[in-house]
Amino acid sequence: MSKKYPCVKYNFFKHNRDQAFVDLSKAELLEIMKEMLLIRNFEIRAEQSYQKKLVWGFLHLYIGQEAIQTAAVHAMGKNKNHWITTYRCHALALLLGVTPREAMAELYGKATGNAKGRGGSMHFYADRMYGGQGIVGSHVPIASGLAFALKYKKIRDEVAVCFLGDGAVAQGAMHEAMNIATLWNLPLIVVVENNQYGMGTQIYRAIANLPIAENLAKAYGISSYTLDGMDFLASYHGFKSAFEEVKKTQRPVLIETVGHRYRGHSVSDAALYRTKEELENIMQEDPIPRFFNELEMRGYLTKEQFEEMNQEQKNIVLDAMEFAEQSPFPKITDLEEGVYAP
Ligand SMILES: Cc1ncc(C[n+]2csc(CCOP(=O)(O)OP(=O)(O)O)c2C)c(N)n1
Ligand SMILES: [Mg+2]
Repeated sequence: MSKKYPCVKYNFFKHNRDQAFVDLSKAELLEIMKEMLLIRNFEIRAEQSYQKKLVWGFLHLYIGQEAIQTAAVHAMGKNKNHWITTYRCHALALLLGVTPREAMAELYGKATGNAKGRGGSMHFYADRMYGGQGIVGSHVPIASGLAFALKYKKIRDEVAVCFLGDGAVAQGAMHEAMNIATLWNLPLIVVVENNQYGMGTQIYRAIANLPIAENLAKAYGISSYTLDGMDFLASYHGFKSAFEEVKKTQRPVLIETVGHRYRGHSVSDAALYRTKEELENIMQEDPIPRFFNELEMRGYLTKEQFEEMNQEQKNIVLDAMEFAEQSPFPKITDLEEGVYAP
C-alpha cells in the first residue's frame, strides 16, 4: 500500500480554480477539452500499435497526466516561450502544433514523421519545443540556456519552461542548472511532474526531502507552487500565476504537480509494484472527466457532445495511424541528411 504524499492539501486549493473561466472563452475551453481527449486517444492507440509491433524501441505514455502540460501551454501561450521536456513527450508536441499524423508517423519510424523517423517516441520537436530528451535531468541545463537566451535578447514577456520527472530531482545536473538560473536571474519555470514513481521506485525511496518544490525552492531562495496535477483548473491558475511572477521578477520558480501516470514507466514495464486497488483509486481522480464535469456544470458541454468530441479525436488518431502505416520508411541514402544545419 502506498503512503500518502506529504503535500499540504490547502496548497493545491489556494489557487483560484475559476481563473480559466475568467481568462478563456468558451471556444478555448472546448478546444482544451479536445486537446486532452486527443492526447488520451493518441496514447491509447500508440500503445496498441506497439503491441502490434508497428512501433518499436521505447514508448512512454502520458495517460493520467494530460491536464498538466495542457494547462501550462494555455496559461503561458502556445506561440511564445521556449519549451523542453523528457522522453514522455508526445503530449507537449501535440499541444505545440505537431500534427497527430506527424507524431504517429514518428512513432512508426517513417520518413513523414516529426523527426523524419530518426527520433522515435522520445525525441519529438516543434518550433518552440527543444525536444523530448532521454537522459534524466540532462535537459534542465539546456532549459537554463534557453532562459539565458531570452535574457540575452532582452525578451521579457516570455519564459523557458522545463518539464522533468520526480526521478530527475536527485540528479546533479538539475541542481547545477537551478543554481545558475537563480544566480543569473533567468526567466525559467521548472516543472517537476511528480507522478510518484521513477521507473518502479516509489518517490519515498528516492528523494530525501519531501515535498519536492516547497523544500527545494527554499534552498535556492525562489518561490514554489504545488499543484494538483489531476486538476486542469488548479494547474491552469498555478501556471498562470508562476508565469506572471517570472515575467515580473525575471527569476526562476519551481513548480511541482502532484499526480499519477496510469501505465508503467514505459510499455516494457507491467507496473507490478502497484496494486490494482491503488490504480483504481488513482483513476477516480481522472483529469478528463473532472474537467468535463466543470464544463457541464457551466452549461458549456453536454454528455452527448463530449462523447461526440471523443469520437472525433479517436477518428483523428485512427487517420494518423493509417497515414503512418502507409508512409514510407526513410531511404538509406538519406541517412546523412539532417545531421548538420543547412
Ligand atoms: C541519467 C540517466 N539515468 C538513468 C536513466 C534511465 N531512466 C530513464 S527514465 C528513468 C526514471 C525517471 O523517472 P521520473 O523522472 O520520475 O520520470 P517519469 O518517467 O516518472 O515521468 C530512468 C532512471 C536515464 N535515462 N538517464
Ligand atoms: Mg516519475
